[in-house]
Amino acid sequence: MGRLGALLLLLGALGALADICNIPEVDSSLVQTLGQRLLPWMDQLSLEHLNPSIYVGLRLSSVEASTKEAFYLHSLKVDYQQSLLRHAPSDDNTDLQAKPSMGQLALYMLALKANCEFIGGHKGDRLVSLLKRFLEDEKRSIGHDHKGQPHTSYYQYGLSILALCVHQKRVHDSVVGKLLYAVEHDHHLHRGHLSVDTVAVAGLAFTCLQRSNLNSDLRHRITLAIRTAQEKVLKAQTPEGYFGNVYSTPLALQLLMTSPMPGAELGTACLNARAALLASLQDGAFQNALMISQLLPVLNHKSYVDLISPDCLAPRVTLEPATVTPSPMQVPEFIHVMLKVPSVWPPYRHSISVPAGSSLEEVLMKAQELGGFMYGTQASLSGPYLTSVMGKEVGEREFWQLIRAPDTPLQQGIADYRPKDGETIELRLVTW
Ligand code: B12
Repeated sequence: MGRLGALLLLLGALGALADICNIPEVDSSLVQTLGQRLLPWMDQLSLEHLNPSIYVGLRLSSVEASTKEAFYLHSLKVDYQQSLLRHAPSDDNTDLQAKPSMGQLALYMLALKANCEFIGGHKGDRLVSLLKRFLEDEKRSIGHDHKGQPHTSYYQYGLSILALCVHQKRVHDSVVGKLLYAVEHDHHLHRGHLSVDTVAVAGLAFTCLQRSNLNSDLRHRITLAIRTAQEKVLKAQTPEGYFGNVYSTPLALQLLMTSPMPGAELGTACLNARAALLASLQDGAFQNALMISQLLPVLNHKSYVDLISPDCLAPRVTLEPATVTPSPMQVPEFIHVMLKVPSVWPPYRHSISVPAGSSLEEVLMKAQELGGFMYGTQASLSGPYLTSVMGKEVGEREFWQLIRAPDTPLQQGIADYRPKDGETIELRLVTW
């Protein structure tokens, strides 16, 4: 090879290297502030509030909640083991929709692995077979022709394959095949609308299968699907730098960080995403515990795929509870929020007055207190999920969408979103 050839080869190699998604270290005090926000959530130990994602996020981060963390895992174990008894295998009428859901069981399995625990024994086998049963049920719901939809979502489907995979538990090729098909034909993932979070989780599941050499007959399709998932995520980058939106960016980065991508501007895309995330952190966009738990691993250069062989001895900085400086008592300023529900009869439309800084949930509470408005919620890992409005419960594949008028879907739930004075919020019953 001549000198020119060697030079071209070197340049080519450098080009390929540049396609790594590398997230340069962020200020450690920023990471600690995020970690501190999780601490109050770790005091809530009822099944409704226990959140395995918080544990996973912390274990893959550079910070630790010392004794609280071990106690939290213990509480997770007690509650999840108890609920597993409710899913007794002898019971033919097992309600597969009962709590915890398929995705929650998957997150619980990730939490166990984050503590370097290998699933085994009677209890472990039961957990694995239940998750496999959930997946088989979902596979049937999708159907031979891929025309149906999972009862839960492709997000939970991907999360479950990932959880079994990090424990080196093999699922049938036909189960993986459904997720492969969904990524290859992405309108199946989210009814025509690409959900970056869902594609990212699917990509992480495939990456785990590839690294663990599971489902080796599908190796070629899996490799292609990882690339497809990465490309879809990259294509969803917004001018500000987010992949999808601010809240899908952490999972998107987890995926992009796991595998280099020759021939794409991966490095620059990731640096732009990092800059956008840092700006949103300054704006206080990350208050939600679930969102923080998906972001913390990224800030420590880790992804869920690292749970294949987690480093449980890695030193982490102990979190101290944040010191709260009491703010001087002020007479609250009141704001007006227009609350609208056009899809009921008679349509509801009222101006609600609440103290400035109130959450949308507080607006809904106030409206209910005033009369003529009713709503109901269900606890979820992301916080309270709005399930009924004016007595109208959501049906199969329906949800109450939160919209800022005229037509902007909110990127936060009712507990986190804080409307501004004069805003109109619409609650719209839609299918997904
Ligand atoms: C699937 C999904 C949906 C489905 C849920 C239905 C279903 N059967 O699965 C649909 C499309 C209906 C949906 C709706 C909404 N979603 Co959504 N959703 C997701 C997704 C992709 C996966 C959730 C999941 O299964 N988690 C795993 C399981 C194990 O956890 P879980 O707690 O048991 O799951 C339940 C809750 O997550 C709940 N849920 C789904 N979305 C949201 C959003 C909020 C704020 C809450 C409180 C609950 C909730 O539905 C799940 C199934 O029961 C996440 C992505 C992510 N990164 O987490 C976004 C995500 C959680 N959703 C989000 C948002 C903003 C919403 C909406 C508020 C959008 C809107 N403008 O109306 C609404 C919720 C409105 C309401 N009624 O309260 C954001 C939340 C960001 C944040 N700051 O917290 C995320 C992170 C997506 C994103 N990148 O923007 N969602």
